Amino acid sequence: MLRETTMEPWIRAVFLVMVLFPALAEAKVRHYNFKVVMKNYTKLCSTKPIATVNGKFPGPTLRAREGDNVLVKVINDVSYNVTIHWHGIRQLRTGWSDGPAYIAQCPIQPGQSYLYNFSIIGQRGTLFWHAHISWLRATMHGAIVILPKKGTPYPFPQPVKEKIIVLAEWWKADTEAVINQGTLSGMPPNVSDAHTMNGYTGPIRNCSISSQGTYTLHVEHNKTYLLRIINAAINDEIFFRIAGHKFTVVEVDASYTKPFVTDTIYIAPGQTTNALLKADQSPSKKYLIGMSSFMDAPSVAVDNTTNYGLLRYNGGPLGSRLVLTTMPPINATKAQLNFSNALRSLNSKKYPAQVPLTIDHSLLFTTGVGVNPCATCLNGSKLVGNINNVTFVMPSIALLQAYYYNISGVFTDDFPSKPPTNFDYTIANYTGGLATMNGTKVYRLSYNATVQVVLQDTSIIAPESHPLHLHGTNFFVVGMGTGNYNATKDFKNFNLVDPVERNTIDVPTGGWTAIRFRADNPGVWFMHCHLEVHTSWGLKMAFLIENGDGPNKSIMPPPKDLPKC
Ligand SMILES: *[C@@H]1O[C@H](CO)[C@@H](O)[C@H](O)[C@H]1NC(C)=O
Ligand SMILES: *[C@@H]1O[C@H](CO)[C@@H](O)[C@H](O)[C@H]1NC(C)=O
Ligand SMILES: *[C@@H]1O[C@H](CO)[C@@H](O)[C@H](O)[C@H]1NC(C)=O
Ligand SMILES: *[C@@H]1O[C@H](CO)[C@@H](O)[C@H](O)[C@H]1NC(C)=O
Ligand SMILES: *[C@@H]1O[C@H](CO)[C@@H](O)[C@H](O)[C@H]1NC(C)=O
Ligand SMILES: *[C@@H]1O[C@H](CO)[C@@H](O)[C@H](O)[C@H]1NC(C)=O
Ligand SMILES: *[C@@H]1O[C@H](CO)[C@@H](O)[C@H](O)[C@H]1NC(C)=O
Ligand SMILES: *[C@@H]1O[C@H](CO)[C@@H](O)[C@H](O)[C@H]1NC(C)=O
Ligand SMILES: *[C@@H]1O[C@H](CO)[C@@H](O)[C@H](O)[C@H]1NC(C)=O
Ligand SMILES: *[C@@H]1O[C@H](CO)[C@@H](O)[C@H](O)[C@H]1NC(C)=O
Ligand SMILES: *[C@@H]1O[C@H](CO)[C@@H](O)[C@H](O)[C@H]1NC(C)=O
Ligand SMILES: *[C@@H]1O[C@H](CO)[C@@H](O)[C@H](O)[C@H]1NC(C)=O
Ligand SMILES: [Cu+2]
Repeated sequence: MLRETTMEPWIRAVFLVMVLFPALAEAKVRHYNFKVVMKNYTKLCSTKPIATVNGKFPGPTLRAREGDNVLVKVINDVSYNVTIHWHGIRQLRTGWSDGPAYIAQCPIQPGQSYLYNFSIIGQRGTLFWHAHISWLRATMHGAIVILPKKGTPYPFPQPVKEKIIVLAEWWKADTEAVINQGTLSGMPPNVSDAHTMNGYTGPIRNCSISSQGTYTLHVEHNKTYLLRIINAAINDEIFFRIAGHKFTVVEVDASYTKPFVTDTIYIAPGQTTNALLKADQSPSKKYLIGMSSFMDAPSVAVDNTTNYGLLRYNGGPLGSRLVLTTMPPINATKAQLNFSNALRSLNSKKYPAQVPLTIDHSLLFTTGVGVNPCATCLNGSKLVGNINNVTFVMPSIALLQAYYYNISGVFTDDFPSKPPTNFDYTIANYTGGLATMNGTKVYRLSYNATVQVVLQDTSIIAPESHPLHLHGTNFFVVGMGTGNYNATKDFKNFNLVDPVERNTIDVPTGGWTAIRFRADNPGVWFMHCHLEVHTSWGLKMAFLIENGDGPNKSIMPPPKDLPKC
């Protein structure tokens, strides 16, 4: 045993830190094994094999505490290429563990494995993991629950229990066949056949109604629950309600918010919402839980089925009366915007909103769709997505690898800071060209630069709500509006005090959203629409954040088992 007097100064420092800050000493290494296997599932009266993690749908929950080091060994036992993304985890200097195929890493090929190794720094709340290649995330996703450090309470009343609610979509067909058919035809892929709530499709038409198919939330009267709601859907933005009950939203995308009360939760794919639910209604009744799509672009097809679950009080009579809920209309733009605009950062002393107040890069990105020629497609053309009129072309070597090892010819760093042409982005009767440019372009940022991006929807083909997701860093949503962003007028109304901090935000239909972030995480970070149909079409780009001075401001070296292309 070392006596204190003989301790090396650095050992003493570590020892003191451990004594003074027990929370640090609590940091653990959490080991997980994710085995990717096919498994037969029966939904909507049809059985099909799906790619799963550990045979589960939704997949296993990953639990950790703020400060923990997480090690997930992913073993690929299926015939698809696979990668996993830890959606919303910042991956400080560990971009190798971020997951998007051909951006952060090459795929884990059949029979191979890869150890994802990351630490959870400065984050607590609900996030989720999902496959990040093709459409495999339809069936490969699950919750990430990050508890605060030991001894650190929530900044809201302690719930008696926590319930995870994973919302997703189900296709009767194989989802890889669905997107492949879409890609070959150049047309939109088929919409899903049902929505799922923790894997249940609910009492859906054309199929026997069975109580086993309905999600049930059991509660005790007068107790408060923390719902961890995750939208893991492929393409559908979702409204969520529980008859007779109200929610108090306290966190989104693992960032605390000022509590606000609502009867409708709006949640886009890629977003997570924590809400307190007080079981304060009559326990002798049971209550419908509703989940339905939001889509305010009339020409865009969407899964319009509503899935219902049940909230039941423990001890409630079996034959209790059912309390119904009506869902907002599918085109309830107001309900979407009211929810989004009500969110504010908690911005307390302990959890301050560190909004960049000066901006080094002021960017204007249009997001939308277009049409390019395609000789083999159905109409001789195909739908494409784009940012600033650039349709992203997937490279065959991961961008991060190409950057780190200086492999030329994989990407260029000339992603435009503004649209190539200045036009009326949201005019109803756009008559300009529908074609886009192609490219594998990144936007380069020096370490610690501050960035503002105004994301501007376009009405080319159809204006549509796009939930944009940024990897590697959260951003602050400083403004949102309809029509074209006006740099002289709209800028004055930005919220630079307590804007919500998140990783996924809608560019509203025919409108704009302004975000700000600090480029303090060196690496290559994907930004893309989280409607997988649009990502597949090329509505995506990447930021390249250079290293700062010294190893603590530089990306770590790649792990030895990093998959090769
Ligand atoms: C799924 O079921 C089919 C038909 O019963 C069977 O042939 C197949 O092996 C099963 N697949 C898996 C992964 O269990
Ligand atoms: C995980 O990465 C850290 C560096 O961030 C390294 O020190 C550690 O050895 C790695 N763990 C494993 C099991 O490879
Ligand atoms: C898509 O829907 C069409 C029309 O219902 C159907 O013919 C086709 O087989 C579907 N595609 C897939 C991959 O299921
Ligand atoms: C629940 O709260 C109400 C009002 O505060 C009270 O009347 C009732 O007895 C409580 N029920 C239970 C089961 O605690
Ligand atoms: C739902 O969408 C289907 C096509 O996907 C359409 O046939 C049906 O009319 C729609 N239902 C409603 C209520 O809009
Ligand atoms: C929503 O759709 C309905 C039916 O198509 C239409 O009557 C209504 O005007 C639309 N509402 C909005 C706000 O666009
Ligand atoms: C497009 O609509 C605007 C009004 O929004 C109108 O002034 C203009 O004439 C229209 N242009 C065409 C080509 O129809
Ligand atoms: C996008 O680029 C294509 C190809 O250069 C061009 O034809 C089209 O007009 C551009 N569209 C816009 C909106 O800038
Ligand atoms: C972009 O690629 C498509 C094929 O995917 C091609 O038809 C089109 O001409 C290309 N556009 C430009 C501007 O090169
Ligand atoms: C980043 O820049 C800010 C000033 O904009 C400075 O206060 C901060 O120390 C810098 N952070 C790092 C890690 O260099
Ligand atoms: C932007 O707003 C300013 C101030 O309200 C106004 O003068 C200007 O005309 C607007 N620009 C456009 C393109 O609408
Ligand atoms: C799997 O990934 C490797 C490496 O990028 C690639 O060569 C191969 O074509 C991919 N296989 C499939 C089925 O996409
Ligand atoms: Cu989109």
